[in-house]
Amino acid sequence: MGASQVAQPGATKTVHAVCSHDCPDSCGVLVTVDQITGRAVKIEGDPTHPVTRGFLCGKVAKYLDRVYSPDRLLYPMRRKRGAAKGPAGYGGVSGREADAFERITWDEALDEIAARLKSIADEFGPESILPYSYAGTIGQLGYGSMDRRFFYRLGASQLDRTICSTAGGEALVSVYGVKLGPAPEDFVHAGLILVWGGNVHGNNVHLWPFIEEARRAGARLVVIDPYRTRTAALADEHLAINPGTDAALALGMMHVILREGLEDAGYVARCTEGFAELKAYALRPEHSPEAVARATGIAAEVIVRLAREYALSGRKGRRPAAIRLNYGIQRSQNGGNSVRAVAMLPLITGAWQYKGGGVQLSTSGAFPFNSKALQMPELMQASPLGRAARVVNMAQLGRALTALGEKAEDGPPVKALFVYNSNPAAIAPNQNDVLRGMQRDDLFTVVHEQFFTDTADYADILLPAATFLETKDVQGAYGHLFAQLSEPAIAPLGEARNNVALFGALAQRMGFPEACFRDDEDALIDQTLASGNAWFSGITRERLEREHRARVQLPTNAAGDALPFSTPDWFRTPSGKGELTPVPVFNAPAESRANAGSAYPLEFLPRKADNYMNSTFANIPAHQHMQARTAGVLEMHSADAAARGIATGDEVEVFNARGRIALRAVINMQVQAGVVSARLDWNKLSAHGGNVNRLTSDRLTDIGGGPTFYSTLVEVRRA
Ligand SMILES: Nc1nc2c(c(=O)[nH]1)N[C@H]1C(S)=C(S)[C@@H](COP(=O)(O)OP(=O)(O)OC[C@H]3O[C@@H](n4cnc5c(=O)[nH]c(N)nc54)[C@H](O)[C@@H]3O)O[C@H]1N2
Ligand SMILES: Nc1nc2c(c(=O)[nH]1)N[C@H]1C(S)=C(S)[C@@H](COP(=O)(O)OP(=O)(O)OC[C@H]3O[C@@H](n4cnc5c(=O)[nH]c(N)nc54)[C@H](O)[C@@H]3O)O[C@H]1N2
Ligand code: SF4
Ligand SMILES: [Mo]
Repeated sequence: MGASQVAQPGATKTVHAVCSHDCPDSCGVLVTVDQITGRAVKIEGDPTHPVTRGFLCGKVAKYLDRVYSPDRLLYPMRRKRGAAKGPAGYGGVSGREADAFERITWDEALDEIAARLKSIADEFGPESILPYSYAGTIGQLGYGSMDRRFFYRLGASQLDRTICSTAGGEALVSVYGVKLGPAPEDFVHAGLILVWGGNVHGNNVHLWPFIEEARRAGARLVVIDPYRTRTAALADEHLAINPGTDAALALGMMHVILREGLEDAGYVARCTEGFAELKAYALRPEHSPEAVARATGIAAEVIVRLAREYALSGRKGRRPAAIRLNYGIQRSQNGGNSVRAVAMLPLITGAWQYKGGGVQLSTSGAFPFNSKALQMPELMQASPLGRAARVVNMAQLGRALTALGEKAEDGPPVKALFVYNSNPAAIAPNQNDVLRGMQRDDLFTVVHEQFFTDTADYADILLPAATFLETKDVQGAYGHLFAQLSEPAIAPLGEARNNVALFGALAQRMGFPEACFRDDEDALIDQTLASGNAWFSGITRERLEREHRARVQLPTNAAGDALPFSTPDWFRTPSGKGELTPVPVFNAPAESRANAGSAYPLEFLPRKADNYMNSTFANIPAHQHMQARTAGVLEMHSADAAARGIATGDEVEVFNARGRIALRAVINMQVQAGVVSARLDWNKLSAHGGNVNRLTSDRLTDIGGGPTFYSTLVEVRRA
């Protein structure tokens, strides 16, 4: 900076960043930074972003409270000799949990981690080391780049990252071959919008203005959700479906559509495979509206009306039907088949042919990032293992930490756990086993975090992580079509490091000779953008540095519109068409009303909080204040409450064979009889130190090996 350019008092600069939280919206963010102090003084939405259009959700609008929280972890720490693992209360860095730790330097931390990992790998084999990460950041670099290279080169167990979306993702890909759907901007052209297992207002708020615009033009909004979300309350119609029965509803709709000959025969012939078999199956009596009404709790005449309205949308000058399918429906035991069944509806009616028609579960398939170049799985061959390491399903972490290694074919037990981008002590199902495993004295645990989470309480070494304001990254989205570059707005706070810096430094300590461990952020961004795929053509780091974002180049029709699956060339399935077989089936979840005994008769929805991001933000006072109405609360229907002598405000115990938690009952109209609901929170901020995942099982979904949070039976009694 020349003398004439020295920043004046009060001078600020604006930095273009991207919200990296695990949310479909991936907002464009503007950060105002005081140039004298280097401190961020304002955060706001970027008004030039065509989808997120200048506003942030309530969580990130208050992001500076989180970045500059007095509770941020700012330097490495080591567990004091003799200090027990596990919760010690809550107070942040100055609180009781900090008493178990002592400050160390980064050099000491890296030396100790490298030495311990080496000795564990020597004694038990490198597969005894388990990385555990998910989506603290969904930036390409932060989510998985240098970390993956590091663990591949080490020969560590591979983590199957199933915790969120693999059931629905694999289901969608089995039908279409790729995760694509209508762009959010195109929802304005829809005449009927089904929000199916998605909480738009809470989890995907930037879609809402497009839905509202469609409604102003006459569209009808129908929400299918066992819980009366804000989205459901604002809809034209709310269908409070019984949890886990969506496949039955979709098959019932198909039954009506096919019985009445409302399919688009021309489109079906051009673009699908297996129609005759699906038709015969859907027309079976168990998929009649009357039978489906019994399973789903939705009246037969409503199913018939919905099916006709859905099928006739797009015809004779009517505007088409859009389905916003979100990941809610696949967190259940039949979830893969549910997603398959719903995803087939527009293949039968041909809704894809019209702008705004189709089904959007995820748009992530529009981004041809070169993850192979970024993550380099071939490094496993250079590891001491010399082959692909075993795979551990993250949805069964408890088993991995308590039972793996018991059988000879398992390979070694897990002796080191390296957690980053995740808070498994709070978010993983079957928490009792998870915590029992993390408590083990013979388990060496490293946690890279921004806060003293429930997981940090089990760390042997605790490392400070940077936030997205402190990091350069490139990002796609799963709810729109813009690739974006996020510039660092501020220097890392304290001694915090981002994920790339951490694993790059650790690779040097381990003595890994490969040059790829010295790649910097810019090199990594270049590598992931260089895919050679036409959809990314012209999208380079330099362009994104200048323009901040670029829309992926999907193929367009004569009118200039990109209409996924409007023609056969969009499909990436083996047959090159939309695959309707194997037919989607409805099997009631083992833990659902169809199979409930008298011991645990209530279906439990352990839902996300609207003002937190999974467990993130749960410790920030501003966010706790916004969430106060439902934090620590069990929402019940009056019939279930009356049967148990429970009134609003009563302390209740919610329990099943796996555990028990304490909540305060609120009787309201958010849930139907037979369903109760509570929110995900930190354990140590919950009564008696246990959150909703004390009650969830580690049973897996029918497709994709995902968790089944929403297939959980419980009983409730007054405390
Ligand atoms: N505010 C906020 N936003 C978030 C998150 C957050 O925690 N808070 N999390 C982020 C993450 S990680 C993700 S994956 C996305 C997910 O976003 P969504 O897919 O919207 O996920 P959920 O909130 O799990 O589920 C959506 C709705 O499905 C309903 N549901 C539950 N079971 C069933 C069922 O069997 N059938 C039907 N039809 N509906 C059912 C739930 O009641 C819920 O209202 O949101 C992201 N955005
Ligand atoms: N009961 C119940 N359980 C659930 C769900 C539910 O709906 N109900 N939802 C499930 C779903 S969909 C998901 S996706 C998972 C989410 O599970 P996680 O991905 O574990 O999500 P978070 O709870 O948000 O924890 C992310 C952690 O990463 C940290 N972090 C953020 N950025 C960085 C970074 O750059 N580096 C490092 N090292 N750390 C960082 C944050 O501080 C935070 O503590 O939870 C699942 N669990
Ligand atoms: S959490 Fe989602 S809605 Fe909120 S700012 Fe981030 S990307 Fe936008
Ligand atoms: Mo998720």
